[in-house]
Amino acid sequence: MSKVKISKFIVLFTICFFVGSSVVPCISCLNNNGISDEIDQQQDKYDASTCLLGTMLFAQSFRPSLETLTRVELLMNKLGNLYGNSILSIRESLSGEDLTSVSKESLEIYSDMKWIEFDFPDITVRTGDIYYIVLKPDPDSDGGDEFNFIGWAFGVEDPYQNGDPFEYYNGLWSKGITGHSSADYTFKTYGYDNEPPTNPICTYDKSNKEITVSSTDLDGDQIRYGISWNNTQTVDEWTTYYDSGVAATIDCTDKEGTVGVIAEDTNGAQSGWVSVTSKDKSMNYPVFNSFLDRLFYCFPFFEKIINLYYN
Ligand SMILES: [Ca+2]
Ligand SMILES: [Ca+2]
Ligand SMILES: [Ca+2]
Repeated sequence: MSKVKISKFIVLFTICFFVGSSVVPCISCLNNNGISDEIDQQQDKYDASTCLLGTMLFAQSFRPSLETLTRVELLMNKLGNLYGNSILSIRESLSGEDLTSVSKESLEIYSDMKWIEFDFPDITVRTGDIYYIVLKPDPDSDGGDEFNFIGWAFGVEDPYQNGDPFEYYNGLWSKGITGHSSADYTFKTYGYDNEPPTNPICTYDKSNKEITVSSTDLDGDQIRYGISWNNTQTVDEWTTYYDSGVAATIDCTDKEGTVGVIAEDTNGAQSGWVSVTSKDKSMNYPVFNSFLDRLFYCFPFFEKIINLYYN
């Protein structure tokens, strides 16, 4: 498709579809791990739509407030018949690498404006930083034409204050939507805040010179365990990652005295430190520790009081 033709389409097909068509929100609120997520950022004002054609890309920037980004919904429709996929990715910069992406078959986009879900592999984001939703046509598709294209809704008069729309055309990104100097695409992002793993429960097997540790992550993240051999709360050695709730064993051969153990999930969130004695007089009482872990989880205030007393 020639650039002149594409340009013509940009002007021709910034077509207004006024509110009134059926808009059906996505009902599902579970992420890839079956964990509930919630709406984070959204712009649901719908005044008109633009079309995804040829080699053009469209983007909308946003600032997440939740640590894990799970999925995005866009208000979209389809005109005519179109084959191939629409590809949605999340980027830290417009021309940077995709942090995560997912494609959606054109068959799953309808002639009526509907919220279309793009459920990509979850990623960890820095809250308050700028990220970009980038929407592009399948490079293997025919790119559509004036009778066959994907539409992405937008609202005029800057309805979303924490971001802006962008267009990629002729090798360059430019801010705004053609013909609309102050607008934002119609979108919702979903996410959740990451929870750290629970304090590890440790049992010391004196005969095998092993400590067995386990912890649980409410988000279902994998967990690794850090060991401080002289219990100074500085990690000397990490285990590999284990599934949440699966016990790991730590070899204590030639080790003496009290060691510290901490659990960390794949997002870097850490539990509190737990002390374990690796000599004859074990200071670890699994049942009591388990009781304390549950108590601290329900009433974090008690942990602060006890830490104040002992430190
Ligand atoms: Ca996801
Ligand atoms: Ca804006
Ligand atoms: Ca977690």
